[in-house]
Amino acid sequence: MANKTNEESTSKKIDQLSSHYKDPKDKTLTTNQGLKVNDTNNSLKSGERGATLLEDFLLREKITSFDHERIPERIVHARGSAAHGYFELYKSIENYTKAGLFTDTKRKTPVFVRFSTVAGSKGSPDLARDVRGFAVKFYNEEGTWDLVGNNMPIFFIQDAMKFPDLIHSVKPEPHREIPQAASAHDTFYDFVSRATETLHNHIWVMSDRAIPRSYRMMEGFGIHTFRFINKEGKSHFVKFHWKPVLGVHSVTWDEAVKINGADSDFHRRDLWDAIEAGQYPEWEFGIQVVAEEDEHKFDFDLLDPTKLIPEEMVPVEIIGKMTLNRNPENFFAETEQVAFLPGHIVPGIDFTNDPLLQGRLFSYRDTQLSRLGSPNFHQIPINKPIVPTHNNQRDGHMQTEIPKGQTAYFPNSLTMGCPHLAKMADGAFTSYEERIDARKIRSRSESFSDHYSQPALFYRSLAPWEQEHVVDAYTFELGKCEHSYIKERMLWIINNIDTSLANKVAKGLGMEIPDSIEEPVNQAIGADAEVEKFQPIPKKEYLKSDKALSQAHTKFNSIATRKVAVLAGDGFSMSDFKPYKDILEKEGAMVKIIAPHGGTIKCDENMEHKVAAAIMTTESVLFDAVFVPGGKKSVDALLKNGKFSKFISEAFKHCKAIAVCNEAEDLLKNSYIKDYNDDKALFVNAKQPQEFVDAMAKHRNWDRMEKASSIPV
Ligand code: HDD
Repeated sequence: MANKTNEESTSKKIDQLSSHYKDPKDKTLTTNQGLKVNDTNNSLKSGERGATLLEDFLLREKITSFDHERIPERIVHARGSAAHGYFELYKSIENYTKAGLFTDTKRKTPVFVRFSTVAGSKGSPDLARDVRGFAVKFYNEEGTWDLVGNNMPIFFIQDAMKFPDLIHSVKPEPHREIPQAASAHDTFYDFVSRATETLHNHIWVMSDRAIPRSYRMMEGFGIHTFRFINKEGKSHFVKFHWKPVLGVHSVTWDEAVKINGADSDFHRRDLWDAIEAGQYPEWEFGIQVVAEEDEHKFDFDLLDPTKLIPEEMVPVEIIGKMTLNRNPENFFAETEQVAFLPGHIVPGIDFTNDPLLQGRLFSYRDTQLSRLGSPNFHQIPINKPIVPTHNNQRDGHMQTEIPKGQTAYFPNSLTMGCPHLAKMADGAFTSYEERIDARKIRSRSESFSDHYSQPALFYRSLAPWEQEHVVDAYTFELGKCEHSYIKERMLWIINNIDTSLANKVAKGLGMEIPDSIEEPVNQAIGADAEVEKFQPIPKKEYLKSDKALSQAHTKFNSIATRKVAVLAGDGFSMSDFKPYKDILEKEGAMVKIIAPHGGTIKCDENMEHKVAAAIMTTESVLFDAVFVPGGKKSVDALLKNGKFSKFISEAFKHCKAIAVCNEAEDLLKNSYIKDYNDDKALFVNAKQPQEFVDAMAKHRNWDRMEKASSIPV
């Protein structure tokens, strides 16, 4: 059954899926054979206290099904959440590509999008410090296109051959399966400090990008350089971008750690709730296009997936928008069984020789065989294209189609050559005819040897508060490593990226930056390779900074979907509360009353108000801002329970907007918040609630960071 906000069918894909829905409403319980069942509580026994009979087919069917409910979780990106939606094109870009979804502005292309963390298991917490997967399945008239990207514009490694090493180093250590969903351990830094191509993606993971406030507030990137092919067969290089309409925002590390305890489904719940509330997540889609003849004009190689093209060099052209407007009906059937393959493309889009992309083209098909169990995984409803498919592939586990006819080969005459080949004029796909004149060689291009310049560019581009977060993250992660020589290597490497960063991290670790390291820094090379040739070159500064890399330049114009905690008890002042509630709701924020108990409370005008959560069931880290109305009786009740003072102290520590009215100032005085008069996001009896709204829209008051760090909660 469709859920309440999404009763109408919105796309051809949803129409197709609905033919598979099963709704138990008003239905009789049956076996899988349709036999009506009148007892699903007791097994068949020889007497009331006797042994169970082998004959009990009802028991066998129920237990067998249960015993086999689980399938292997994804080897990476096991933890994820997904939603349906659609993509709309603002303007045709037919000069670059002939792909229907990028040329037909009348189309509303159905999409299914899955967000994920990388390292953790299926049940791991959402706020792990990690890359986030951002995988989009476009159901096109020309076949399905999967853009399987991340929320960071680069990847850790340059060649698919290194993927198992990377993942084995970051996953829990194999002897004791510790730690879960965390990179802060020796094996990861042992690897990073010896495979220096990882450094760029690694510094992004040390930044706030790795702890997003919401899936709805992260960017997405296709990462690799792809090709666009137009009607004339001309190719352009292209990188793909998703820009969230709500801007890019993150939580602090202290919050992340606490959110994982308070609500480990924080991102999953946030995505679900926003869609159910009709506050549909949106991203604009952008492209960076580079002409073929400009391929070699950059200081880095376009085929190297550890490099981004700075937006200052090639601006992102916004061409469309994606909206997610419908939650899945069933997590397993859709979110778990969806299979994304970078090899799923449509005419107008093609691959490049990026060696990471090339390896991915094999891996994703292969992994579905162990995860979904059969080459027929494309027949699972969520994976099924919206257009008919015909070929001579046959049989296999869980075949659900019934191919008709005598032939399953080509060419044939018995079925008139059908299914017949498509002509280019009918929209057939053909690979771009790239000219290649090369030796077959197992090696790495020297143009991939710059491992320091872009991490340095990233760090230089961050605001001071973002840089502090990066320092803290390195210090935390390395602080969790047990082997000093691994930390020393890392300090030496970080020093090659940025000396001030290395000095701060060294101070936090209580260590010195070594003058040199013994073994070559990059060891991800062949045994007979010339070692010097493959060491990272000294960093270059081809661009001072790039605004797009910093969250300080994102959007700060809306409080839509932000959660505001209103701390209140019986007798709270309605005249304080009402103007705040009105403006917050008008601006699209969610106002939630947190009270000493559940149920309802009464304001000083004797009206009942629904309590969203009793204080014992919630935490300040689950909210974006706090408002406390006055009213002596109410504030006295809040003062009696120390958790309210903790709540507000913690919100202050995390640099959130806070507003209090009248007697509620006592709660501030009773908390760890001192010297708050000059704080630009803390308001005592604000003249206009609008000031509070504006401070919330800025996401956080980072100027408070240093003062807030002394707060002991
Ligand atoms: Fe991957 C899943 C993203 C490199 C092998 N990857 C997976 C998912 C995302 C990415 C978002 C989850 C898809 C879903 O929600 O089902 N992976 C990336 C990006 C990469 C990347 C952006 C580099 C630019 N991946 C990569 C390499 C390999 C893999 C180099 C192997 C050589 N990735 C896999 C996989 C997964 C996967 C093992 C696990 C589950 C799946 O494919 O379907 O095959």
